[in-house]
This record gives sequence, C-alpha cells and structure tokens, in this order.
Amino acid sequence: MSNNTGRFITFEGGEGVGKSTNIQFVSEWLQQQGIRTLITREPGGTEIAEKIRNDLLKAHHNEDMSDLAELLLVFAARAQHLEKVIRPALASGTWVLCDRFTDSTIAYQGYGRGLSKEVIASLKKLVQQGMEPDCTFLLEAPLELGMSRARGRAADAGEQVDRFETEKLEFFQRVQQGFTELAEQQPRFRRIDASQPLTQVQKAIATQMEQLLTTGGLV
Ligand code: T5A
Repeated sequence: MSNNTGRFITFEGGEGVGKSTNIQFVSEWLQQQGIRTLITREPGGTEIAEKIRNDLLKAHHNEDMSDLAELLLVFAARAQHLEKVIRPALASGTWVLCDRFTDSTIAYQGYGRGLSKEVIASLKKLVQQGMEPDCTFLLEAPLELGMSRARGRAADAGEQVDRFETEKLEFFQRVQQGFTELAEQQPRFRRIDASQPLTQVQKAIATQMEQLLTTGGLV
C-alpha cells in the first residue's frame, strides 16, 4: 500500500460494547495528527446499503428471514459500500474508520447462525478481492454489560429492539466466541477491555494508536 493511500481501520465486538463511541474518539485523535478520516458503518454506509440495513436486515418481518438470505444481504450491502465509499475514500488518502466489517459476518452469520465458514470465505473473496482491514480494534466486555449499555442507549434515543437484538443469549455467546477466535488467529487485531470506564478504554486505544503509528504498523 502506498503512503498516499488511506488506512482502513475497523471496530468490532458484541452489542453495545462502545464501537460507535470509540470510533468517534479515534477519528478525533487521528485528526489531531493531521490525518483526514471518514467514519462509516456496516451494514450501511451508502443510501442503498442503509436501505438493506434498515428495511431488510434490522426490521421485523411477517416471515422468518432465511440465514442464507441474511448472509447475502450483508454482502450485497458490503459490495455497494466498498465500491461507492470505502475504496474511493482510501484512494483519496482518507483513513476509513468502519463500525463493523466482515469479522462481524464471520461472528454473527458464521458462529451465531452456523452458516458454512467456507461459503462466507468465498463471498468475502468475491466482494473484497483480497482487501483486508489494516487494523481491527476488538472491544471486549461481558455480554450482559454490553447489552445493558445498548438497551440504555436505545431507550435514550427512543429506538425499538431490532431483529438481531431479539436473539437468545446462546446466540450472542457463539458470536463472542467467534470474535475471540478471530482475534487469536490474526495479528491485525488489537483487543481492548471495554468493560473499563470510558476514559480508561480510550487511554488504551490511544496507546495502541500511538504504537501503530510509531512502529510502522499503519504507515
Ligand atoms: N451484523 C452486522 C451482522 O449480523 N453481520 C454483519 O456482517 C454486520 C456488519 C448491527 C447489527 O448487525 C449485525 C450485528 C448487529 O446486531 P448495530 O445497531 O450497529 O446493529 O449494533 P451494534 O453494532 O451492536 O451497535 P450499538 O450501537 O448497539 O453498540 P456500540 O456502537 O458498540 O456501542 P455505543 O458506542 O453505542 O455504546 C452503547 C452505550 O454505552 C455507552 C455509550 O455512551 C452508549 O450509551 N458506553 C459506555 N458506558 C460506560 N463505560 C464505557 N466504557 C462505555 N462505552 C460506551
């Protein structure tokens, strides 16, 4: 990757662990270093991808959504997002900070729903064409803590419980196991204890960012 190209940083973890909160923090931190950033999210990030997120993936329906349909919708949204937003931003030198990416698909649709990891890997190859995040922050907190934070935030915003949030505890345990295994396998992950007070979480993230910038992990 040339030095004129932006870096792609993703934020992963279970429900309510603080991804949206800390992505904002990293964006401000990078801007203080003179780096241009774009915050985006998955599923979503473009008009069409946001429709897939809100009208199809998160909405409740009168019929059950098949697991395969869910997987294909996630990757359809990602194809649109990569082509229309992520790749052009990176090419222009902007650093892209993305709230969830394919690690979420492996964790939710793979570990959570039990879909074939080979099928997910082949869709990933088709859609990403070899592209991977440069760095992934995995925010880790006990399930109950993340869920109570997510419920608190949703109540403050007057939001309804979405289709994913109606899943049973065992589903989210499998998802969490998926994230743990991914982080153990791949060096691009930076694991952060998100159960700490926010100031401590952000201190830990800033330390990691400094290391990544100074040791050449991201430049
Ligand atoms: N999905 C997604 C798939 O199934 N497959 C995929 O491939 C992809 C990409 C997305 C859903 O889609 C699924 C996974 C998800 O179920 P979403 O609304 O984006 O849905 O869900 P989340 O990503 O879980 O988003 P949340 O907004 O619920 O959680 P965040 O962003 O992790 O948490 P955040 O920052 O909003 O924080 C929640 C609350 O906690 C507070 C914040 O102020 C906020 O009020 N907070 C803290 N409080 C105390 N101490 C701290 N350290 C705190 N950190 C945050």
